[in-house]
Amino acid sequence: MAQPVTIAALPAPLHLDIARTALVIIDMQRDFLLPGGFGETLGNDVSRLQQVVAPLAELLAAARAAGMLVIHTREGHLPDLSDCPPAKLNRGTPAKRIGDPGAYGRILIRGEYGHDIIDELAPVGGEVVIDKPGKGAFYATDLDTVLAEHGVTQLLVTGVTTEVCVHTTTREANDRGYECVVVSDCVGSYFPEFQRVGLEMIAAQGGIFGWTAPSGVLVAALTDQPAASPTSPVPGSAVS
Ligand code: C5J
Repeated sequence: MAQPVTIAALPAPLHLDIARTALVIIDMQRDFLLPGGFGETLGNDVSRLQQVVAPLAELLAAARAAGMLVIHTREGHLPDLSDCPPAKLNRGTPAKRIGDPGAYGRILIRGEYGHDIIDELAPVGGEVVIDKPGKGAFYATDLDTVLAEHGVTQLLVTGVTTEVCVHTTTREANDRGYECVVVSDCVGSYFPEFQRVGLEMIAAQGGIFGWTAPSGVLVAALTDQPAASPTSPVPGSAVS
């Protein structure tokens, strides 16, 4: 049984009940991270998001070893775009829009190669994958129900991008009563200034909607845990 720990975090140390904590990995999808993908067609430097992969892979390995519930999200839409509001589809003047053919299949369309999670962080059996049409992982998904079913009250929030889907999800989670630790080197932005300010905003005003901590603190906390029994089931719904 995982033991509670107190971790060093901003704005203050946090008591983390590891048995009631989930690792949430937001939108680590090829369309956002790979050269030639949607993110790059919007004019972004995707290498900034690539920096997240190594520390996040280490945190994911520690979470798996500790038997923690792992939840992956993917932003994307049905092939007929019926779940993509025109206000999102027609936003801005990108060279390519959601649903257009891209280097990795139709952009941000479920089932396409580019919509899926990068190989380094691919879900394994027993981990939950939440497909979300919006920026927040709670909007139009069953994430809240899944977390309640597993008795989760605290979240380690990771993924991309810091100021968009990570922020939106963290704010949604905070409003629903979850305590969120945004893992500072496991979230990424195309914009260095947004990364810095995005993290500061979370912990400001006494932790207005969460805490921040580097992955080293969390890996250490998880590694000190008794190893999960190989025969015990991994909590979480099956990967679909
Ligand atoms: C964006 C996301 N940036 N996952 N999506 O459109 O942050």
